[in-house]
Amino acid sequence: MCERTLLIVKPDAVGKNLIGEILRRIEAKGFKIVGMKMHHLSKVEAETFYAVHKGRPFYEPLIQFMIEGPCVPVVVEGDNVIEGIRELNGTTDPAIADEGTIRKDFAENTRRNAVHASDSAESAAKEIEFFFPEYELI
Ligand code: 3AN
Repeated sequence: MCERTLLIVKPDAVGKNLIGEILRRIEAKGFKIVGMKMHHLSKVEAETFYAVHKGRPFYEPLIQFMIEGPCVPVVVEGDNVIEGIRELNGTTDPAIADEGTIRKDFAENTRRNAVHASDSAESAAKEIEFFFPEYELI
């Protein structure tokens, strides 16, 4: 089923010049990039985006991390792309991520883990809308 998801190249990966490598891996899987920008999140934006995690012990450090520098939100389209991008990313904790995944190769730890990806069709729709008005998507 053709669907869309939101991937974010997080500030740690942007700082390490990994934007191109991460986008290369997405395209090499046959997925299409249909929207992209560079954006430095404000504190309020980061809190809104991660509102579902409010109250968890990792919430405040996560917000601080996400606002430390620019990120690159990307809308990706393809067959089963929501699951496909999460597979490409690997699990949240890089120590247990599969070989060859983005997090295994580039994440520092569970917080500074290089990429975000939507985890369902419902969150994909919300997260895409958060960063992109319809006219910015192909
Ligand atoms: P994922 O991005 O793998 O779907 P979520 O949605 O559970 O993970 O968590 C969102 C983000 O919160 C993660 N990408 C990571 O940066 C941070 N995070 C999640 N769990 C932890 C944790 N136990 N310790 C520190 N940071 C965490």
